[in-house]
Amino acid sequence: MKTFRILYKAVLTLACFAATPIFANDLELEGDWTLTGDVDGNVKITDGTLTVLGQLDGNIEQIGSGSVVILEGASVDGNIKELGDGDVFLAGNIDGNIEEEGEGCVIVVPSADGSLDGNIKEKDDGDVIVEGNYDGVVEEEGDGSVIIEFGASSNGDIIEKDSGHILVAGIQGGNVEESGDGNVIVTDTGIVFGNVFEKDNGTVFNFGQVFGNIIED
Ligand SMILES: [Ca+2]
Ligand SMILES: [Ca+2]
Ligand SMILES: [Ca+2]
Ligand SMILES: [Ca+2]
Repeated sequence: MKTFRILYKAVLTLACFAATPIFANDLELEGDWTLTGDVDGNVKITDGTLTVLGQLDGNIEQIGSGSVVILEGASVDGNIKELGDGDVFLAGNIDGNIEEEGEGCVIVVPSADGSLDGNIKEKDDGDVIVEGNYDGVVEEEGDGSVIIEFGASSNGDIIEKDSGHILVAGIQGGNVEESGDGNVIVTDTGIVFGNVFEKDNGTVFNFGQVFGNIIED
């Protein structure tokens, strides 16, 4: 998965062409684009990947195939909606909510100065993977899991529905709620400060530390 991601990013870098001017209006783009300058307006992109390197003061909507990549050092003051095939990679500063629908994941990448001030909603196939630090609520619906990796931390609640698991190998500050098929797994490096709710099929495997209550339906 990681190799794929690195390769994927390298391909993106080669495939994208850059847009550098300062825009005062909304943008409607098609194909792969990289925004390197300041953009003041909303960006709507169809069938292509949007990579943000600069400062965007507006919302992002990605439609069809393609992903949204917010690189380290970039900032987005707005919401991000990603539809159809493709993922959302978050390493920059984002002041807004993330919504991912269709096949594809939401990945919070570790970064020195990145921060995400909003909630993540992921639907249909795909996981939410937290590799960095994240403060908002994670909601995952449909096939797919929520994974807090070793060294990562998440402070909001995690709500996971339908098939898929919640796996905590890092630090989870809020509550954890898993409903539908699937388990809650706290690995030997995992710490959960909140409560753990496990509903429907599945069980709680706690190999780490859970400071809240464990409630199984
Ligand atoms: Ca897409
Ligand atoms: Ca998805
Ligand atoms: Ca799920
Ligand atoms: Ca369950």
